This record gives sequence, C-alpha cells and structure tokens, in this order.
Amino acid sequence: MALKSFIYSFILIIVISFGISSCSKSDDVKTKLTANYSVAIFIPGVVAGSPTYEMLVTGAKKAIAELGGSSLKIIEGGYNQGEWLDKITVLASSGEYNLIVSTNPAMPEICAEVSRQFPNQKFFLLDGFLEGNKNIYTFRYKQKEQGFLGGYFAGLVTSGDMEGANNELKIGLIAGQEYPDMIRAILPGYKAGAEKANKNISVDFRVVGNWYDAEKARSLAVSMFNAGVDIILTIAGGANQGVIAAAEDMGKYVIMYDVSSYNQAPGIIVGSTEIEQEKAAYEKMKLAISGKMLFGTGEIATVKDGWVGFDNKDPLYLKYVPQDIQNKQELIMEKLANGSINLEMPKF
Ligand code: RBF
Repeated sequence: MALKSFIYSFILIIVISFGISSCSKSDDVKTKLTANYSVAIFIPGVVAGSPTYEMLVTGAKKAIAELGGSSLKIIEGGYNQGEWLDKITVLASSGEYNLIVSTNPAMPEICAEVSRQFPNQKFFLLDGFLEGNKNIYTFRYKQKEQGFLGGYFAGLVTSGDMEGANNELKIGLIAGQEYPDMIRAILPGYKAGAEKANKNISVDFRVVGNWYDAEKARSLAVSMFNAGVDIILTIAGGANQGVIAAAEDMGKYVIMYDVSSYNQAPGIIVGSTEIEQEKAAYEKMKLAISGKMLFGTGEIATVKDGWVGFDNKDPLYLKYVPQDIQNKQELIMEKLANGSINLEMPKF
C-alpha cells in the first residue's frame, strides 16, 4: 500500500513538474508542451505569404497535436539570408531540440555546416536535397515536373483564344531570386512544358531580387505584359501579390506555383501547380517523433507518387479555362503520372 501511494506521489510530482516547465517557457508560437520530443521550425523568411512555409507550419502543428507529448517552437529567420547560419547555430548550440526543421533549397548546405559543429543535432529539411549526412534527412520535390506542368498550361493559354491571350507566343516567369533549383529545374521544366504545347513559344524570365517586394514584382509584370506576355507563372513569395495586381489591371493571366489559390483572383489566376508540402511535413514529422526518420537519405517526390500536381478540379478553373485546354492539360498530367513523359531531374 505504502509503495503504491509512493508511486502515485512520484507520478504526480513528474506530471506537475512537466506542467510547470512547459508554462514557464517563454514562447509566442508554441503548441502544447507536455514532454520530451522537442522540435524547432526555422522559417528562412517569414511565414505569411510564402506557400511552402505556411504548409510546413500547418502540417507540423497537425502532427504535434495528433501525437501529443511534443513541443514545437517556430522561429522566423527573416529575409536577411546572411543571418540564417548564425541563427540555426544558436538553435543547435542550445541543445534544446531533438529536431530542427526547415524548408528551401538553400537549407541543406547551411544545416550541413552547422552539423559539423554540432554532430548530435538532427535536421529534417523539406524542399531541398542532400544525401549522406547521417544527421540530415531531406525531402525534395521534382520541380522539373512541376515547372513542366505550369509551362505546358501557359503554352496552351498563350496559343489559345482566351479573351486576355494575344497573338504573340510569349509567356513569363517571375522568381523571387535566382537559385540553382530555379535555373536548373524549374525554369528548364517550364520551358520544356511550353515547347511541348507549341515549339515557337519564348519565355520571358525576370527576377525580383527578394521574396517580399510586391511593388517591384508588379512593375516587372507590367513591363512583361506590355512586351506581349499574356500569362505569368509567379514564384516570388509575398511579392506574388504584385504580379496578381498587374494582371488584374491589364486583363492578363497568372499561374500560381505551390498552392492552389484560384479564389484570390477569379478569372485572372487560371492555373495552379501544387505540391503536397503540408502532407509531407505532417507525415515525416510523425516519423521523426516516432524515431523512424531515415536520416542520411534524401527523397525525391514526384507527380507519379502524388506529391506534385496541378489543380484542375477547382470550380474557378473549370469555369474560366476552355474545355479543350482542360482536356489537353489533363492528358499531360496523366502522361507524367504514368511515366510516359519522363523528365530527368539534374542531380545537384
Ligand atoms: N519562397 C517563398 O515563397 N518565400 C520565401 O521567402 C523564399 N525564400 C527563399 C530563399 C532562398 C535562399 C531560396 C533558395 C528559395 C526561397 N524560396 C522562397 C523558394 C522556395 O523555397 C521554393 O523553391 C519555391 O517556393 C518553389 O517551390
């Protein structure tokens, strides 16, 4: 009996002390903290307006809430990329986190550098690629396919007779900045897709220089539309809003990249490629928490596996996009999914 009540008191003390430590931790964005698996998400930028970042946060929160017993801290690293290495070093050196999570193609290199100094720190990195570091697991999307889906669709629109389409065979791509995935996978995929629709199409590619300046993006878009472009794929985070505004003013078209958002500008946003980043964050976080994440490996997620796609089911897509374009787009999606079109993803 005495032993039993001792055990009860012991358990009570543990429960109370966990409660106190969780309450006393200062944190603005923290989910339930009850026990041992501690996760820090480092956002290389800010969350709002960047689709891949928003999806990571949503998916991770869902996994933490579902499994319970884990804590989640979200740190926005800001737009000064020169500070990211130091900020992640601080996280790793605290020794507080079982896992540091981040997302974008620049993060594997930065985290590998931190990893050399803190070899016990584990990392889970989305939208980037690295193999062979026993503390890092990466999950990258086959962005050549994603670009291809956008480019084919843009090619159909510029070759077709939608109201905002002109006779020139020019399409656009606006990027936040130039980076290897953009230059070696997304842009070549976009061009290949467009050429598949019509080999005479040319691509006007412009760079904002950051991921937030909507005014700069708007003026780039205006000059592209004035030069004969009638549809732009925008991959510029918060700056996307400027591209959409320009298209609205000029009766032109926009394709979104990572997440479908036709209702932001009905009849203007006419296409949207997609990645299942929320699902990836959710499923892989659950693996990590249960000790099953395959550190040391890098996965590449494809159309065939359902991680990359194009939203051709949204009612606004069905309403504004002519049936013949819808049919052709559907066919190309099937060809990527069944492997009859196979785009080599360069290794880098
Ligand atoms: N995408 C965003 O939407 N917002 C960002 O702030 C952002 N910052 C990036 C910074 C760097 C250094 C790199 C390489 C990419 C960044 N991206 C950003 C692009 C993002 O990771 C992804 O490649 C694109 O969204 C296409 O999926």
